[in-house]
Amino acid sequence: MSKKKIALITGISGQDGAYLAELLLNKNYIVVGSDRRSARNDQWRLRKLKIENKIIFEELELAEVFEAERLFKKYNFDEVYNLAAQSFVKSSFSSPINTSNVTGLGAVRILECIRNISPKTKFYQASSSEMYGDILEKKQNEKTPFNPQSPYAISKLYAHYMTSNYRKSYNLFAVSGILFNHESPLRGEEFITKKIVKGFVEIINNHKNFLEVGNIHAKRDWGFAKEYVEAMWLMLQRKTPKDYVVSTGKTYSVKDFIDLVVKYLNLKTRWVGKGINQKLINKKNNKTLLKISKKYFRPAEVNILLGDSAKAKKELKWKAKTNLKQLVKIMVDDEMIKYVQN
Ligand code: NAP
Ligand code: G4F
Repeated sequence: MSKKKIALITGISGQDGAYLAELLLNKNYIVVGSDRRSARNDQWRLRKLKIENKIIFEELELAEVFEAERLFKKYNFDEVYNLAAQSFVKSSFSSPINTSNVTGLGAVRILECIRNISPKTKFYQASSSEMYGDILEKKQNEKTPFNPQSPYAISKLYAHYMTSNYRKSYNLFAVSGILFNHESPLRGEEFITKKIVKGFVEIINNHKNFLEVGNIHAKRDWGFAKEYVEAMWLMLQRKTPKDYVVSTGKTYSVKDFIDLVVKYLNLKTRWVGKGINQKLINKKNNKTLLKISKKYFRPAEVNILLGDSAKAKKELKWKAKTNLKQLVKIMVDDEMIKYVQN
């Protein structure tokens, strides 16, 4: 009988950590999940997937210097997925130092452990399409130059380059997946897709009057998170360590996303006004459903992202299956369950 593989997932309490843990458990891995045991960290995602009691939990604050070392001395990891990060772009403007420390240097703390303690361990770094920033090519692939626009994206780019540097310098199996936005019912409430879905479901259930958002003209290449974690795993199963873009190849605005959600919820609406005064009105009673607020704008914006994942399709045999309309249905149906059950 072959020995079970053992994997470490940092950021186990996040969206991707939960889906990746589910995937690896289904593949018969032993999953060690690290978290920072903060007060707000209650593993609701793992509970929702019914896998909370199948994970070995370990504490790992990525901002600390020696915590990772302890884990690498305790376990002999086959694979490490570094998903932990201060991942909210807007917060990175107000906490640039913490973001650099966790999202940037955090990756190097793990890479150093692999180099010094466990050089055979395969390493996955969660790189981001945000690194393309103010895009320099219409469609972004592995060869597109980066042009980051936030402390988050700059931190991710640092970790991205350190990962490829460790791969070249020390011959480690260390790769980065450059993932475009991916969403799901497990998405954090501060991110726009979940905010819109939750907001409109609350409105139609009379728990909220209206929603306030920022730049509705920003465009993103949005996919379904559950599919994206498969690409992470596939990257570590290759013979040769390489970086891959993971995306759907379609881009939509925040406004398009709002329109899809209200349509699916059967709300009859119309847009009125311009710029900061633009509003979404309920045709039935002329009430405002959504307003624009300056509060949610960023000091520097990424206006559009559109990924080209041809390399992942060819070499990993991976491609996105869920389109945005289907993703909206998955997220809205899940959000509605709360009200049906109550
Ligand atoms: P997420 O839901 O925000 O999860 C982030 C995880 O990092 C959480 O478990 C969080 O723990 C943990 N974390 C934050 N600060 C930490 C610290 N100081 N020490 C240890 N752990 C810490 O993010 P996600 O959507 O699953 O994304 C996973 C990774 O992929 C992130 O690195 C993100 O930047 C990157 N990424 C995401 C996307 C996307 O569209 N989702 C696209 C490209 C790249 P708490 O629960 O304690 O906060
Ligand atoms: O949902 P968002 O906050 O995601 P963003 O900034 O694209 O970052 C996400 O995707 C990255 C991959 O490209 C990840 F690396 C990162 O960790 C994270 O998962 O915002 C999407 C867009 C932005 O242009 C933002 O300005 O929506 C716009 N937006 C408009 N109103 C809003 C809002 N975003 C949020 N969060 N809240 C608003 O009210």
